[in-house]
Amino acid sequence: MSDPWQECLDLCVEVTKKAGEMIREALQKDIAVMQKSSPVDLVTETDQRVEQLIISSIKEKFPAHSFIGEESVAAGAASVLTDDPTWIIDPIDGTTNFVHRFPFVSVSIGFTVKKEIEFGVVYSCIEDKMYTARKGKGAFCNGAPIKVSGQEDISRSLVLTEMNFDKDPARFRTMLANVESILTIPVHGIRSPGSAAVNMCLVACGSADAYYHMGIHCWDMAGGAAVVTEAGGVIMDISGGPFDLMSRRLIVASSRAVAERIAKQVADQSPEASAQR
Ligand code: LIP
Repeated sequence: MSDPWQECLDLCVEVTKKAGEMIREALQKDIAVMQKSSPVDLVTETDQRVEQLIISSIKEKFPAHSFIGEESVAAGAASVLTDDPTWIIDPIDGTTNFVHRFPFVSVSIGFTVKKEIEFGVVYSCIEDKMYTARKGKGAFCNGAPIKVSGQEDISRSLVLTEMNFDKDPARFRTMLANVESILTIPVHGIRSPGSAAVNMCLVACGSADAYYHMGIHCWDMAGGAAVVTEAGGVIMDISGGPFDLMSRRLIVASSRAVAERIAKQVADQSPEASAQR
């Protein structure tokens, strides 16, 4: 039987390439920076233009599909995942990196049907690395198959996470305590590339062994989640339970043993957890 979503995946790769070109061109010019929810939550005109390009190109071919886009949500659109075929879009994942010309900047798109991720595309556009994954068909970087390291021992692992300012003091302290808790296992080290989607792809191709993050959104996670899962990685909730795309937190790892160890080691610092306290 032919793949009902292959046409969508092909279009996704094509549009993502164009988006990447737009980002690279924008890097040659002055970048005007605006703030969103806080002084460290940044957005640029390029984020908005790239999202418009992606959504309008897809709508032309698939007008009945749904969209969740980072900048559309910032402008007031709902961020609700339904059973519809849905494109989950981060036009620039790593906006702070983009602003500083720090070279991990990606376009990330995940596509869901009945709330299940069918495929993901992450284009790390400064490195010119196009990661693609179709459910059940493996993960690729620039067309070559990729797989996770398979590392089972946390003490031999390189772990990725992101450290951001948080105006909630308790959450900020939990974030720092989590870093200390992981470092003192000890692990080989912690790195922070600055783009959630790139972080997942780094685990997917075996350059890092695990990644955990709390407080991010479905558009930061959808594309990379497909890539790392199809590369043989494990994805789970911070609690050790099943991954939920709308939960704003995740652990991905090269093996279940490493993922579960991280789940045991860290406390939940996501906004959802503090809202429940
Ligand atoms: C970013 C993530 C990054 C995280 C930032 C932000 P954006 O996404 O990719 O890892 O540290 O807080 O969520 O906002 O650049 O799409």
